[in-house]
Amino acid sequence: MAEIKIAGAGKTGLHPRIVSFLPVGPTKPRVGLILNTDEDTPKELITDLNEVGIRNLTEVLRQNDPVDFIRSRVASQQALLAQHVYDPNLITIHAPVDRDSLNFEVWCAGVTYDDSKRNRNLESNVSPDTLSDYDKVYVDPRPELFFKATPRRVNGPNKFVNLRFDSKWMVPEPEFTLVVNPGGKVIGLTICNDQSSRDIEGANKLYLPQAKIFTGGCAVGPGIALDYSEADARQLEISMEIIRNGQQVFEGKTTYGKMKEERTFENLTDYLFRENEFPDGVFLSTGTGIIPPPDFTLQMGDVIRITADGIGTLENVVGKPSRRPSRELEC
Ligand code: DO4
Ligand code: MG
Repeated sequence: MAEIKIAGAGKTGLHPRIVSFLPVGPTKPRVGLILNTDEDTPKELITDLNEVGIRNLTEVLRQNDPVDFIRSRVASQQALLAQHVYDPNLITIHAPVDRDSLNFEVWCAGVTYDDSKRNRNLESNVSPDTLSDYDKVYVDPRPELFFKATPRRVNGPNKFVNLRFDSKWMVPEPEFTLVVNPGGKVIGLTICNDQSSRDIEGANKLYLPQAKIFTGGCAVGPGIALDYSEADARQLEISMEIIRNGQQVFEGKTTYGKMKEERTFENLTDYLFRENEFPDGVFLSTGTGIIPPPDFTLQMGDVIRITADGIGTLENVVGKPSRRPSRELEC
């Protein structure tokens, strides 16, 4: 094989990416680095960083300069790594989180896009002449931040995301997600689907944890794109399509740059790290700017495909509620 090149390293607009993957044989996911083997006909392959002593994602997420950390390991082991290269289509890609970490968490920011603010006001029937809590949080220096998931609650690409049986109005929320090291530095980006119930939150804001936190309520992936400056991130586009019975039933897109300008990396991480420690790093999902119309709700079997520039595509299928009502319940 030709010289191993870290995909994107040194090229404008492209960034090195890592994934969590399971090759045939090992029982625990490995950290993979996406490679380009040939500049002219770029084909993405994955090499196994376990071979150069990187045992888990936490090791990478704890770094201040993960690209330098990976590059230093890869540089001297070209021949070895060339023997451990996989076609991503032939292996399982997992969510880019260490399931064993007791410290890792996913958090979300909310109401960071004007569209999100307007839609929360609509779903909660706020009269247009009152200043709602959503209006207030949109302009307040303190962002809305909420806890979303522990590692075991995070599903990866091609896994199910669920509906709640007690909700009649459920949507995916496709969000750019900051990958933040324990020191509060943004070291990369990924995608999170902050799957949500709109009628539960709409009934009462205090129900937000129930609208947001449930089995199968969070998907992240496909990997982590490292080394994004805020200026670079603001150029990126994110899009979502929803396929039902083979037909596209929703499509929408936005950019990171359309997010409220004051919601900088610094603003979001500063508030998240106030009186909170994240010894294994944290994912901070930055809020949605793609909202399906009010008459849209997810159905079982829908395919949700979220694509973000530079990061990739996170695809999940909507599964059934994890628990069926044992008796007739009002919902
Ligand atoms: O305040 C409700 C949640 C907001 C949210 O999740 C978003 O804007 O993405
Ligand atoms: Mg959200």
